[in-house]
Amino acid sequence: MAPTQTQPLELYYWSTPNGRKITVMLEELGVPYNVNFIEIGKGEQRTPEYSKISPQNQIPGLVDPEGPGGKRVTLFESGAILMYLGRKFGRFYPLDDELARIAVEMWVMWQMGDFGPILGQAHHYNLSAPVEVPYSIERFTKAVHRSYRTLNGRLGEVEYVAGDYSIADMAIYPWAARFERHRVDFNDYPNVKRWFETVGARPAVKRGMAVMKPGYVDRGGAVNPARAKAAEAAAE
Ligand SMILES: N[C@@H](CCC(=O)N[C@@H](CS)C(=O)NCC(=O)O)C(=O)O
Repeated sequence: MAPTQTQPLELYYWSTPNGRKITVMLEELGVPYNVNFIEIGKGEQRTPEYSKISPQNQIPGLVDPEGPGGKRVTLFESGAILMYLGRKFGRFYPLDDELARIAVEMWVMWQMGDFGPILGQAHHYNLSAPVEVPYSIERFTKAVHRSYRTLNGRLGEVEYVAGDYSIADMAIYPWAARFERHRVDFNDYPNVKRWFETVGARPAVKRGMAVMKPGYVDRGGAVNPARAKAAEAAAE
């Protein structure tokens, strides 16, 4: 039987893709949690207190007052947090079926090592770099499309990335949701489009994606027009 969570989990969060992976999972699990907003744009992550939770001073972080052996445990790294929650509550991370577990772990690792970092770099050079760097825009735009080809190919074989709906989908979805920032048109990736609409229609995913500091306005897919032309050229 899955454990019950008596004291709420403490989530250290900002409404970015890596943060939203965890709110989606917590909403799917339906367990009690408190959101501690860490406004990264204001540098709130760079405090000595917070480095006790995240040694790299990044979100997300999680504290479970009812960790292994009933003792408090502190976690950082979104992939590790998803795996911990999946193991603890026995959901979305199949532990008894080795083939299913391998599939989940491969796609979580792929998201952590490729999809997220590549898209993150593309967002930076498309939107935030203080100077336009055409070489970097081209390099990361090409890498984005390579990753999408991989994802689209996989989703042509299975309904969800690891077969059944799992933490792998929760890791990938919030990054794909920033498609405007990495300038991807899902019509070019029909299997991704089908999957994105299916996952996005889940009520828990909608709730998890919507967790935001009251009063804060998400920039959403705002694209810097000055960089758009270089990204378009690289995608051709
Ligand atoms: N590998 C980490 C990456 C975490 C990460 O990049 N967090 C970003 C927000 S999505 C952050 O905290 N940025 C602020 C900073 O690095 O100072 C994870 O997946 O948890």
